[in-house]
Amino acid sequence: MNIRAQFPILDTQVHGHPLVYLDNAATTQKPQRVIEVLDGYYRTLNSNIHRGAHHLAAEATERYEAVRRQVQAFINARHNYEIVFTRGTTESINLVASSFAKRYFTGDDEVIVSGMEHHSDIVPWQLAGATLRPIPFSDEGVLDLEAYEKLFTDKTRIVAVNHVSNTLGTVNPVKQIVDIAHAHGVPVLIDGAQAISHLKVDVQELGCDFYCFSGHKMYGPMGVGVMYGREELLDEMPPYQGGGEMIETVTFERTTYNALPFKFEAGTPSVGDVIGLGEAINFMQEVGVDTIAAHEDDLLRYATEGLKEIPGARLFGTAPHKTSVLSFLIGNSHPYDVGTLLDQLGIAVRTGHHCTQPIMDRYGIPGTVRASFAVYNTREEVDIFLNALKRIMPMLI
Ligand code: 7TS
Repeated sequence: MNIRAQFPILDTQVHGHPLVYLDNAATTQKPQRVIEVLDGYYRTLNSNIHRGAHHLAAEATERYEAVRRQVQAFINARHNYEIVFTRGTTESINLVASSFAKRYFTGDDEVIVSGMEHHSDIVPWQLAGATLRPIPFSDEGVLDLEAYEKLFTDKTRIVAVNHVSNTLGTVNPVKQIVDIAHAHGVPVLIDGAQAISHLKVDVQELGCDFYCFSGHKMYGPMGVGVMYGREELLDEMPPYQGGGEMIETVTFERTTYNALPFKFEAGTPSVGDVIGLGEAINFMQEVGVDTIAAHEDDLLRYATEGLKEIPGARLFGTAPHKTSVLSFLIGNSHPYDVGTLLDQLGIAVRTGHHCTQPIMDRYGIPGTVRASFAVYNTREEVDIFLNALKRIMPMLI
């Protein structure tokens, strides 16, 4: 199977060079089959779901609900109604933080996060009124689990950590983190935004209470994401938004709510994008998540070795268990300058704090340059990237 040929955007030229797309942690590109499903949806199926008596509405509803079952199987959730469609990881975490806080916060509440969280797993908890207790991490980017254990108090309401760090690439020991939290009687939310396209995720095996991810980081469309939540908790939690679809009965005096998952899906969802996400999962399963992981690990190792040979290169995130992300600085050059010079050569990387300012503070740096890999990247592209770095070196020092 020629994987690259399935991604039309990879034929793009940038500043007269073939595109080398190494910004996959920000968003992955989409295979032709996902683009065709989106196109086909708007050509032949577009309709609002769940409430129409007509053919298109019934068909669109069936396709939408079929993806819910597909996601359930993909992450091995116990029930299809534990899968809630959202706009993405950010909305998923905001939903949980807002609703969980209404149900379980008492006014003096702590949330344990990791020191390497994306802002979208920090700010929603602050908005909910929590005091954050961050788990420290080593210079290599490994969480200190002994320190973690000591963070629990009688005010700890939930632990919220990422499965994979978008800045350091660390694969965190989330099963262990869950086991420790549960031993304290505390539930766990996992931000899976960076894990879902690289690792096999089994929410029952992990034992987590919530698992959140975005379609656009797993070869699917923007505008759709998933919030998995355990039935027992979701049943207890109040709706996040009010509107159509999430109700059972409405009067001016009192409203009763719909069953799961509809209680959490107010308004018209992005139906076409959900159906596109289903096709992205088909793509990932046909290639094989293990195959994807093995290929990306090879690229990461190859790029890491190559980068170490570049004078003045400093790597951030050298944990033994990593995936797909290479964050670095060259000498004292500003990351943005490196990114701009690489762009002139057709190479797309991301620069800055990657929405993880606490990580930058931890290392005392303004940001990093980040190359991140997907299944369609090649060793040849890594060579182009490394050679480009060597070429721009004289302009940086
Ligand atoms: N959590 C993690 C770990 C992320 O990497 C991201 C996005 C999010 C949450 C938010 O996901 P969204 O789809 O709702 O935006 N990370 C990045 C990134 O690293 N560069 O651009 C977006």
